Amino acid sequence: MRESKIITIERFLLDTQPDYARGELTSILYDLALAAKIISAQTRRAGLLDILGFADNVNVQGETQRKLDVYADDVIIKLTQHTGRLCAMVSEEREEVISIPECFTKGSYILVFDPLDGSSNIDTNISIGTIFGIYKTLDEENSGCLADCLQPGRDLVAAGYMLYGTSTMMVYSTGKGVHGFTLDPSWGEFILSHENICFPNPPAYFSFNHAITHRLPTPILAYIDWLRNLTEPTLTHRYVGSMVADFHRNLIHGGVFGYPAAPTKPDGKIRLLYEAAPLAFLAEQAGGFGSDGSQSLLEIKPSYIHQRVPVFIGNRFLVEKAKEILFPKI
Ligand code: P6P
Repeated sequence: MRESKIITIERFLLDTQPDYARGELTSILYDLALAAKIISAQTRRAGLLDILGFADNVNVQGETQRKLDVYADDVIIKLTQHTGRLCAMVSEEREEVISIPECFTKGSYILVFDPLDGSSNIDTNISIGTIFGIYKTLDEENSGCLADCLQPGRDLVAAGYMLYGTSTMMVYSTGKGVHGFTLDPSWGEFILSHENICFPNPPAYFSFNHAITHRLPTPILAYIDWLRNLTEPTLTHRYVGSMVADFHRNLIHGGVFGYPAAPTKPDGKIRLLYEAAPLAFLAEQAGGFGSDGSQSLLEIKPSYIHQRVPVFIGNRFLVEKAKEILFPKI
């Protein structure tokens, strides 16, 4: 009988960090796991704590902030800014780069994150998530500068997400495969539940918002029709409206998520730095691919911390078909 093992995320982080590591990246990932526990606890009780609904302000995206958005943003910043591991942060909820206060030691890493993705689903008890990416500073002498925060996804040293769903999961990669941990709420521990996740073949799903397809350019419609009419394999359509949930389902069962550019959203909707690039990093680590329709999302150097991009992400052959249809070789 295979000896079953209980491996906590802390144990896995320590066992898999390189011998030369000083433990700084490991420590950031551990802090994010703790943030996930805190956010998860609050999310589970959101309906009871008068933190449903809207905060009193609008974020940089022009979206009315939800109280839980603000809460999750605060938790991640307060847990990490004083640790001496980070030299800057970028949050979907904050207009500018978040500098490390003078009273704290600066470290060598940059944390970019969407504290609560899919937050329009909070009040209806649908899965939501946190997405993060971690970069190393380009210049220790000038760490935390804007250039440090505008690195292409190819330079990520780690990326991952937390999914607050029927269970709370943390899924991450440091470039050595994608690994999933499920929170045991009675223990308060993340336990290794999905080691070395890879997109399965054949894939099962495709995920698009069909409420906007009538506004999409013809080539995109041709790609969606190709997905709809595929027979080997036949794909089922699922769309949660929470990218982390859609990405995770496709990672486990195979599929492609797309949020293309549309006349009303000429650059698409998904943000490059803290949504698309981290998930594309994970996708490639899991044998899949992430593209803006023409190139790998990991090759795009952000020009602005809140830059948006069209996104096609999932099983490699499904994503590469998008380029074939959208940009046919003449
Ligand atoms: P729509 C959530 O706001 C988000 O950024 C992603 O999580 C999600 O996939 C997408 O927007 C949903 O957008 O336009 O379909 O509601």
